[in-house]
Amino acid sequence: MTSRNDSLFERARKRIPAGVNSPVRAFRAVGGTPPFFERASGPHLWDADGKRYIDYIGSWGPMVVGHTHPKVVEAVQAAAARALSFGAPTESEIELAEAICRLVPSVEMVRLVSSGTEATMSAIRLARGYTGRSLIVKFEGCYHGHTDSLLVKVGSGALTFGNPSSAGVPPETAAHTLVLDYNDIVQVETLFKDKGSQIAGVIVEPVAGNMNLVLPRPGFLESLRENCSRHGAVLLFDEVMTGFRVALGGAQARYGIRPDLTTLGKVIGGGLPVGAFGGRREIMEKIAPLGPVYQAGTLSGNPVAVAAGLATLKLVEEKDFQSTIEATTRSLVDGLIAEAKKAQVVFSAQSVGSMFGLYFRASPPTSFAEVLQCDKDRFNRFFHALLERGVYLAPSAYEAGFVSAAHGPTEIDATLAAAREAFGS
Ligand code: KE4
Repeated sequence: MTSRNDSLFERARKRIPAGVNSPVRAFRAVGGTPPFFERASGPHLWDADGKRYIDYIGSWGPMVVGHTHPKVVEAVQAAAARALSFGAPTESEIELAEAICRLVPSVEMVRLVSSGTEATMSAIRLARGYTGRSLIVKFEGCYHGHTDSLLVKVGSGALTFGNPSSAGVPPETAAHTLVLDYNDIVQVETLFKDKGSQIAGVIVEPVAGNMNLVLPRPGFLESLRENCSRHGAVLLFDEVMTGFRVALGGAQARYGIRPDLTTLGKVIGGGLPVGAFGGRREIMEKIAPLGPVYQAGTLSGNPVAVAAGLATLKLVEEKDFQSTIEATTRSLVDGLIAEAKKAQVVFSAQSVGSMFGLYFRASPPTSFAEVLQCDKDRFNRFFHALLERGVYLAPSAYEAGFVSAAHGPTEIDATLAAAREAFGS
């Protein structure tokens, strides 16, 4: 019997490129047919064939409180009943701005947009406008959305397909983006010594989650902070994925580094389209209509999306939220390491906050080059063995995983049981 997923995928591919609205969803890296989902609740998803999965993607980060949390759904329903969109200021946008500034103290002023890409695209333009310089520095394997300047040696989907730099980006544009190796302090020092006065900004995932999970090496983020300060460049932490995920105040709180600008997304929309960029007041005041750097958006600060974000942040701020979700994530990682050891499979894993990385490599990679040493074929087989058993991991060896507050011992035990069989096969 053809599953509904197969027939839906066939139909989708007729009208949508590869049948999906974002490349990684097409399963091209792992093969097979992606489930088409119909319903979600807490830690679970149900596909078009009615099959239930334990979800470790959480819409790539936003669903940190779990799917269809009653308080979030209620806030969205109430907001939608009042208005779907104004295109004019509302009090709820002030509330979300105030919440972000309170939770991420380096953000003195913030502007809401509708995606992480819009946030990083705007922040890059702002860094260039504020400094009057053109060069932007990024790190190979990091992904900051699909804006031209940053689609150079990226991670996530582009890395998965081995075409790190996208077609359609003029060489003249890419020329203004310099790419270094993540965690390589010597390269940072050398570049700044050589071109420091021409660098508008450095954008980094303070914890990398788009080449699988890679942690910052001690001193790496500090070297970025020091060099940017010394040469008048803007330090931009892209916390679209790490914000409210690796710690309540994001990676900057966890590692004690104060960036000049921060980009956010995912969690602050609670599953609806919200992104944000913010930081030092003197920089943010360069943004139109206050200053010369133009930026705009029809649905920026959309009241329904903001309602979902506000309700989510309220839950994330609750006492013990972070410690509980971190403990759950730790138990997943420790359990997987133990099961792989028993099956004598070369495997490692790690977590930070409620993000985790799984690697078919003896130890967690500390660089992009080490990520490439992971056994991708083994990951793909593991991925499908778990998918068959109702456990939904990210369909790529180059993505991080996400646990929600709705995941508990039942889900972790079921996942470890599935992994035991998968490692055994
Ligand atoms: P969006 O434009 O997809 O909302 O955000 C782009 C973005 C920016 N910065 C970081 C650190 C990100 O992780 C992302 C998006 N993350 C990917 C997950 N690897 C989104 C999944 C997808 O592309 O479908």
